Amino acid sequence: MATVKGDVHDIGKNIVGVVLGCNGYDIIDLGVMVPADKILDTAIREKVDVIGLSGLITPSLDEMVHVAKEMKRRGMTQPLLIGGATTSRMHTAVKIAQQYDNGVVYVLDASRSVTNVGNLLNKDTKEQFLKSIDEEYSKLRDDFANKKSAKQYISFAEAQANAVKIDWSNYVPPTPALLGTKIFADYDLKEIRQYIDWGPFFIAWEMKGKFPEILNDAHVGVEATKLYNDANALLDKIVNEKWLTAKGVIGFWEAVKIAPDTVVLKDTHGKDLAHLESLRQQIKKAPGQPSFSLADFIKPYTFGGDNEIKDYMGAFAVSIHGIEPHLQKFIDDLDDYNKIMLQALADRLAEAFAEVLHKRVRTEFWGYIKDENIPVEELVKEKYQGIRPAPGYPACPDHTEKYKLFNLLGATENAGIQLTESLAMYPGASVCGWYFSHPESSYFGVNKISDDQFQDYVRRKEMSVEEMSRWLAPVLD
Ligand code: B12
Repeated sequence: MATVKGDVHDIGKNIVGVVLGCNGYDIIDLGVMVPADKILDTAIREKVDVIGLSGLITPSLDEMVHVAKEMKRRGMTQPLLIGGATTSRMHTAVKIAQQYDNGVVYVLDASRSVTNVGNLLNKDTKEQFLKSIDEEYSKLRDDFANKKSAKQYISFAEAQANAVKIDWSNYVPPTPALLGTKIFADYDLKEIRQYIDWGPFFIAWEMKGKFPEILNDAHVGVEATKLYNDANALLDKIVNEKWLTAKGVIGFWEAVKIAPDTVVLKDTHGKDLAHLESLRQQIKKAPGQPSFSLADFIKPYTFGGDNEIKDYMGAFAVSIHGIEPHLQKFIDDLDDYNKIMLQALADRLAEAFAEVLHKRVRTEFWGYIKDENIPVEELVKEKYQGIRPAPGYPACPDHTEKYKLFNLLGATENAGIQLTESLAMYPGASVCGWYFSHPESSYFGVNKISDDQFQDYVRRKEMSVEEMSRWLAPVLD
């Protein structure tokens, strides 16, 4: 098993490895960012029975297609399992399965990996199992082809005309208390810890239910409480013995909207720092529903006169460093439980770091809500003013805007975060995104776009059609 080239997250794959291991299978785990050749050379050398690929972000989907093609080219015979947060049955059926003839199977979660592998390794069931998968995927491909033609789009020009209507006439954009960047070289983990959203922590352990109710749940309450106590005991160690370091950087700039979907960020001398490009919803909506684009939340700029009031935007990148030696120790001790626990906690700390910084941005660094009084448990419901969409998330699905974000913040120098060729961030427990302050700014999903917007976007991004189609594949119809 391996997380494919360019992708860094392996917590899901580790869980699958443990579950399969507990069921008597030998697992060779190649870790993260593994090139296709290494995966396939190892598979041949070690005479493995099944190959498993994992991926967290959408660019990894292409890499999985590449691995499948390579398997065919090399004349391999082992079945290929596909898993990870960004993968889907539909993508596996439409894009991967057709590249390789000896079995490609999408696996939703760790619990299903056991029956799937069991079916594939049993001579009596393998053929019938793969035949049923084949039938299922071929039906999915038909559904996909039909759905495609059923989507109704409005033209890009209509979508732009249907932007979010905000009354800017009486709106004065708040000026950030801080312009330029601010670095947090070693943020207090004790403070970050208080902002942990425990919901996703239990999801990572495949326990369904709301926190804190899950601790008293009739079915999983006892296990959930044990997990929660173990997590807090490990967190005590992490904090007291300074196992991990939280590094982050935030920044604020003047934001000049020069076109419906283009915002130019400038420094205090008026120098252009970046042209940010947004994608806009284009699927036909019910009357009165706007076609959202993140650029809609920035005040349109008119040169000269009283209208020359500037708007602002911000960005952040945060990361939890130093996990490696501690993980290695758990690996050497064959302690899978704590290895996964540590990874899950580092992810929680990264997200909590983003949360606490966002709160301080609202009340202090941008300071547009000085007297915000929302209890920590309520912050996860996002009831505060302003948003922090992350490149890759549904409102801004183009991962390549991360290059600009990284340049603006100096995220590599200032927060120690590296971007891989697939634009994943290393260390894995990292989050980055944009800040918008307008009271009407909200999260949405761009969903699919049509060719007129795509062509316009390619022009604005100054990238080739080939390259842009690769990065935007998930939103192209
Ligand atoms: C928690 C989370 C995070 C955490 C930790 C991620 C993690 N642990 O992997 C943090 C906060 C760090 C994070 C960051 C980011 N995230 Co995030 N994140 C999530 C979230 C909410 C849950 C993922 C998760 O941890 N699930 C629990 C684990 C255990 O499950 P899993 O990894 O899916 O694995 C299970 C199965 O998939 C399967 N499986 C996995 N691998 C394999 C392999 C094999 C062989 C098999 C058989 C099965 C299998 O079994 C596993 C166990 O059941 C998802 C949304 C979602 N609901 O999935 C978004 C999501 C994965 N993130 C996303 C994005 C975009 C990002 C960021 C790029 C955002 C940003 N700009 O900062 C960064 C990237 C981080 C990086 N290092 O580059 C997108 C990815 C899609 C995309 N558009 O690219 C998602 C899907 C959200 C979305 N809807 O857009 N994220």
